Amino acid sequence: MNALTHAAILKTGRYQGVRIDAGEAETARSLHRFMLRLRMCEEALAREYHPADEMRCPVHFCIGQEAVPAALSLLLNDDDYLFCHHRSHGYYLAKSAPMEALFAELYGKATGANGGLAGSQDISFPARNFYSGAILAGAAAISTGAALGFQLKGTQQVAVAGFGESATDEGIFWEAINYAAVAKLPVVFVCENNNYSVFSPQLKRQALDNLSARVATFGMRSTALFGNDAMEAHRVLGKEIALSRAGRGPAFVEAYTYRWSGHYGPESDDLVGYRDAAEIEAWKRNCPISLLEDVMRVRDLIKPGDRESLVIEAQSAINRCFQFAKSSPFPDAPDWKALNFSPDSPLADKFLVEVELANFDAHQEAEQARGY
Ligand SMILES: Cc1ncc(C[n+]2csc(CCOP(=O)(O)OP(=O)(O)O)c2C)c(N)n1
Ligand SMILES: [Mg+2]
Repeated sequence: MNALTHAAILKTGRYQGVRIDAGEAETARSLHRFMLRLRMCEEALAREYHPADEMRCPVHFCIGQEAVPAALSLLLNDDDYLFCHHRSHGYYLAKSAPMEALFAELYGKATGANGGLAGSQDISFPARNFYSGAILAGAAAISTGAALGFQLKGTQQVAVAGFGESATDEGIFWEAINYAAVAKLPVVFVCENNNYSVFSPQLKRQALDNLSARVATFGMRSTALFGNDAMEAHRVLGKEIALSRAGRGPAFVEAYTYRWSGHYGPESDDLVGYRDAAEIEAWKRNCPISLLEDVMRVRDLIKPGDRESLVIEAQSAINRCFQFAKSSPFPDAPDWKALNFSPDSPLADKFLVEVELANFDAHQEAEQARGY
């Protein structure tokens, strides 16, 4: 494959580069199991979304993009932090946050990861150091701040930011990588480049599709890889996370991949005409699960019946999650102050109180003059 770009990948056809090196058999099995479970989880949620209309939050499915979360699921320590964007479910599961609390969150239930108040694109699971957020490039900036904290405290923790290539349309992405590189922070930026920001391809938003080369000019280790090769994603991310943990500063990893789903929700959005059927088919031939599975079969790492057992195991977990979510109670109506105020951030709380007391809308000019 030439320099990695979406156009070059489409010309190459089916990817032939999946390797399972000596000592990697168990890694291959774990990556395969994680990807299959994530795929089935997303497909089940997509199937259930509309018939009953019981999930009332926007959901961005990650079908087709299972390899990066699978790799991260094997690489992060319990005390590492993972921050990600709106396409959050793979990352949530990568940090071993419980699947039933994900489902209950989508159903808006009190037993959800955030008591049913965050939904899919802002879900977090603080006990596992996992946070998502809908503001593009937020994960890049917040991980940089978390990594600064680790450096100041002298811990061995690493922060990982997971986001799409459209985060790099935002100014704060470049500020974050600049600061992380200057301060040599323990943070790894993982960009899942699926070419699209909603309906816009990268080359309509940026003059060049050479993100990893541009990031390298900030003085940061930077790698591009075929992001549907879970083994390679695991090797590259493993190396970069280990280097960052050892005090060697930040890294950027650009994983070329593709979402089969529409931008959000269970329906296809292909009617809009922003991508053609041949492109989708080409990427489906490069399914991260089947690319790995084919090599595992040749290497005799997956025996007849193994896949079926994994499917049965995942399906019964998914059924239990639906049952849990549907039978859980809704939360009580929340008090907005209790949601927004925290003893951990007294200064922010003080500003919130002042804005409320000043009746912000009615006295906007006066508020702006005071300059906060
Ligand atoms: C700061 C900001 N601007 C715009 C949006 C609206 N928005 C939501 S998702 C999205 C596209 C994101 O594309 P990308 O980052 O490549 O991730 P993908 O959806 O492809 O996984 C946009 C523009 C937003 N959430 N935040
Ligand atoms: Mg994208």
